[in-house]
Amino acid sequence: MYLAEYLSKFCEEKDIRFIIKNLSQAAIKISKVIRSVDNAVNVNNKSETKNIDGDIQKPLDILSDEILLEFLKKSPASAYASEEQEGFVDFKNNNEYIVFADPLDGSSNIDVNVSIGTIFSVMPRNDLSLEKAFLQKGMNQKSSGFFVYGPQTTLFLTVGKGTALFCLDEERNEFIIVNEQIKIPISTNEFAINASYSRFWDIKTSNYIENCQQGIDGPRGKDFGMRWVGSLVADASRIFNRGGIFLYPADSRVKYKEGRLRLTYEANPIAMLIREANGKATNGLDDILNIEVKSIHQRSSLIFGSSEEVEEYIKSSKKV
Ligand code: AHM
Ligand code: MG
Repeated sequence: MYLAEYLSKFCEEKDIRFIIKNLSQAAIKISKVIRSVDNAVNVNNKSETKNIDGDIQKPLDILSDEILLEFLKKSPASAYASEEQEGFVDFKNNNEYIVFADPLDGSSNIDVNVSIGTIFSVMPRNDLSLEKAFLQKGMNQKSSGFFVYGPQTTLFLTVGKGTALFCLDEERNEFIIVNEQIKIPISTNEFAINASYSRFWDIKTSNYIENCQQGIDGPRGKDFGMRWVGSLVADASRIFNRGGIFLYPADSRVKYKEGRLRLTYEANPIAMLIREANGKATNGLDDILNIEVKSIHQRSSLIFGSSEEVEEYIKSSKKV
């Protein structure tokens, strides 16, 4: 089954179908740019380079933002907010849906040929001014997803009827379904955290990780493995496929007192996909989808994955 067929089956709203199809076209274009020899030459030659048409090459995150904008303008969306734009772009129409995106997630991996991706969220305006529409809680999202530019180009998508996984069929330039209903295993023995920040962690995170590290001899009574790709999309991809827990908690670094990841275009879209796949996503206190949004670029703690493990994290401040 191809993406278009999946959408006709599971998504009643024509405008959302249109927006997702256009986002997938944008992602195919981004994926081709990333794979191009031009790009390989550009990232290995830090001086300014020109592409085949003689244009100056732009950093890939800026280029990805422009590609998304180009395709969204051709779709029934009324505005777009992204990591690369300070405010939102108003398309000056009365369409119902607005779109959030992290055009190219995994900044530290962009130049080193490690998986990166595009995260998006589709939200209704609900008769609100655009300023207010962009500050709705994640629970109002109608659809969310992310593309991964890795060994394969994949798409994790929800339109509120479960989470599905697609893979790009390079011959046909279309996404084909790989798994119609992803269900994240409830329990796991794999955690993902950047452990180099351990001295900045709060007691909850320190206790939880300490207990995992004690393995079979500790309170958890089982051994754990650790993974940290450093691209949210790649770490999330692994968790959707085989379970696990991802943790990027707030810590005592001044810049990250509220966490590092962004609520509207990173945590919320991932949290909707997680909910639809039977997992759990929290900031340690509240469900991510229930967090009040005060600004488009607001940061948040983000802990998500196998439900039993996320529950264990939530309880961990009490367990020493
Ligand atoms: P980005 O949107 O600028 O790429 O930042 C988000 C990325 C995530 O993909 C990843 O989980 C995290 O930052 C890695 O952070 P760190 O380098 O602190 O481990
Ligand atoms: Mg990001």
